Order: sequence, then C-alpha cells, then structure tokens
Amino acid sequence: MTRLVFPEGFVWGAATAAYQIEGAVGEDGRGLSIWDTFARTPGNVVGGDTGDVAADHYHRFGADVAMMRDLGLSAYRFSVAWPRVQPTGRGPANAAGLDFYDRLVDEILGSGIDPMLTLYHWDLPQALDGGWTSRDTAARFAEYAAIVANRLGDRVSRWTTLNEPWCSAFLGYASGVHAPGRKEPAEALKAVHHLMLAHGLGTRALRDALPATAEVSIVLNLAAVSPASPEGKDAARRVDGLANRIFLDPLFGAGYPADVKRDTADLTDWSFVHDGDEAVIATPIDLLGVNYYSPTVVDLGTAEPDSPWPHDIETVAPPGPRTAMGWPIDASGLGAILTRLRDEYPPIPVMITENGAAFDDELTADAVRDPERVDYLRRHLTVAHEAIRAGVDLRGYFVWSLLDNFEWAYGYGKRFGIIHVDYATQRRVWKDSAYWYREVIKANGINGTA
Ligand code: IFM
Repeated sequence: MTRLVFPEGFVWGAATAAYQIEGAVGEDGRGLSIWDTFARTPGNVVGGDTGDVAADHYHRFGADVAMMRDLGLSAYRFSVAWPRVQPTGRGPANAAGLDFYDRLVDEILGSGIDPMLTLYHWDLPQALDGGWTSRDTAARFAEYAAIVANRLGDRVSRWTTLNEPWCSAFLGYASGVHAPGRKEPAEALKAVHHLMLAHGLGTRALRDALPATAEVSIVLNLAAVSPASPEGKDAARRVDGLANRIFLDPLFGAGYPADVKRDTADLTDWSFVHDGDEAVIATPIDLLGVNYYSPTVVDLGTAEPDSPWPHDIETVAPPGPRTAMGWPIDASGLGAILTRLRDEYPPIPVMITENGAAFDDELTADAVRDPERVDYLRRHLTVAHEAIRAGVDLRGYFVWSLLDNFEWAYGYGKRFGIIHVDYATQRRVWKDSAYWYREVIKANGINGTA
C-alpha cells in the first residue's frame, strides 16, 4: 500500500440533506413539500416509509454536530428545507424555520466546522403549482435564496444553489420515481431549464446578499458514461448529453448543446428558453460540486421500466462487485469525470460533494463492521488523489452520508451512513468506516489501493 497525503487545507467533510434526516415535518410552521406528498402516496416508497421522523436530526442536531466534531470534520454539507423557510414557497419568511438553521449554523461553527449550505435538495414547497415545469418557480427560488442569505450570510461562507438538478428533472418528471412522480419526458426538459434558470437567478441573488468573499457553487451528479458495445456509441453520446453537457455547457457559457436539442426535437422545440436565460445560467460561480457513486454503461436496446433515458437505450450492468443499491463499484469513473472537467471546461475549483455506498450493515452489540464501505471509500479517495496529482484543482471530499437516512424511493432499507441509526430508538453507533474516516482526516491521507 502507498501512503497518499492530500494537499494542506484539503477539506474533509460529510454530507446530509434536510428531508433525509430532519423529521419534524409538521413542526414550527414548516409547510408541505413535494416529498411529503409523494412519500405518503402508497406505492411510491418501499415499505411506505416517509421522512416524517427520519433521523430526528431536527431535535438531535446538537448531539449530531458533537459527533461531527469528534470525527474531526473540517466541513459539513447540509441543506435547508425551503418549506421550513417559506411554507408555501413564496412570501415572508417563517421565523421559526429560519431560527432552526440559525441555531444549527452556530452549533456547527462553535464546533470548529465550516458549514456548506445547500439551498435546494429536492424538498420543493408543495404549494408551488407546476413545480419545476413552471418558470415562476425559478423566480421564487431566487427570492428564497435571498431570504436565507440575508439571515445566515454573516456566518456561512459556502453556498450551493441546487443539489443534483438531473435527479430533480429526470427522476421527478421523466421516470417518475422521485417527487412529484410525473412521467412526461418533455416536461423533464422544461424542468432542467427552470432548475438551471433558478440556479442562475439564485446565484445573482446570493451575490447581492452575501459578502464578496462568499463562495457560490452548484452540485451536479455527473455521469461517467460508456457504451457497452460499438453499437451503443451513439446511445452513450445521447446519455452524456442529457446527464452532463445539458448542465455543464450552459453553466460555463456555451448554452444548451446543439446535439441535445436535435436529439429531443420530437419532444420539445425548446421555446421555454427565453432570450437572456442562458446568460443568467452562466453567471460565474466559484466552485463546482461533483457527486459520484457509480459508472453508467449503456447500449442500444429497450429501456427498463422507470428508466430516465430515452426508450431505445438500456442501462447495462457491468460484471464485478456492487453495493446494496445494485450499483457497480468502479472508482475509475470518478477519475474520468474529474479529468474531463479539467480538459473540456474552463478552470474551476472542484469538490467531491458526495461519495459513498449503501451496504447491508449489521449492528452487533455496539459495532458495525463495514469493511466494504471502507474499501469503497479508499478506492475513491485513491482516485481523487491521483486526480490532484494529474492537475485537477480538487479542494475537498464529502462522504455521503454522515448518518443513515431516508434514501428517497428506497426508504430506510438502504443505509449510506458512516454512523448507524437505529430508527426505533434513534441511537447512533459509529460504524468502522467512521473510525477509519476519522483517522484519514487526522492524517490528511490514506493508505491507497495502488
Ligand atoms: O441519498 C442520495 C442523495 O440525496 C443525493 N445523492 C445520491 C444519494 C444516494 O442515492
């Protein structure tokens, strides 16, 4: 094994999201989100699970932040629930909702940890009619961003507009496996644009409200796409367009890719893109967050039910080890994404804002032995280190997730945490991976896999 040391000041973090951990969905004036509605609709989430209680972080954040301190985290990435701040998605702020995040931020800072705040991690206020298919939602998002920035901007210096807009658009509006559960591919493209417009307008609102030193970012779940056969080459190009370039190109000033527009001409004429929108989307940002879990291998074929891709493209499962999600384990995709960003887009600092794995953990006495998760993390950190050596401006790494939590349509059965949560008692137990991560942070490095 080789000792791999990361650059001084490398950010070591862990990430969570509001609906997945907070619970307390009916407290202190929080409004309904599309995920409350979706999860409460029978058949949408395995076991009928909802985020009603989740990891009860709303009431236990003090103890949870204390664990972050004990882990030695330099940063904590969390999200704000829009419906806590604006219960109907518009209008004046709900004071009690903002107060919660005020206390949380103080607790994080008081523990010597840098808060990294995501404004939108999928819990859209239910009252916003039309959701992301409505252009107005982008304007409402900018208003919400300003409210949160005005309250927390004196203490939070790292801001993210959206988490994984691909999921919001394609899982929410094309495959329908996420809220709001619509299966209308044309609407998914409209949602992409309104999400990106929200990002641009939100970035401008943040710039107006925040000190000049604040850092603004977006987090994308970029895909490492490859064809399973020579015949699948064009399918891979199309998937790459819909997964990556549809976000990256407008973000970096090149507008929506011509081939993506051509490929989707039977669904839409793209008239939802108005003059000036692409300039708004290209408002400069300071950092790009990349979430990576697994590679994407595709071929020409018949899309599986619930596929977010066009109906003539199938996803192929390459041989080799998988996580409990059934996702292939292959860290090389992370390297491919990072070097591609370096080679094909303007220079920008990058952080890996999510990476981790679900496994069927077993709690025995006071321990969870999870060597597969440690191995998964080590492999991906090895690749991250390689990327830095290859000139990628990689500034940090956040493990997904700090705690076991509500894994969206999979409910509580899939555990991504480095800390185990017993949902019946809300007792937290550190998994072996948490102890391992603590040592990685302390040493600012790992024993690499190669
Ligand atoms: O749990 C999710 C998270 O909310 C967004 N990125 C992927 C994770 C694992 O599926």
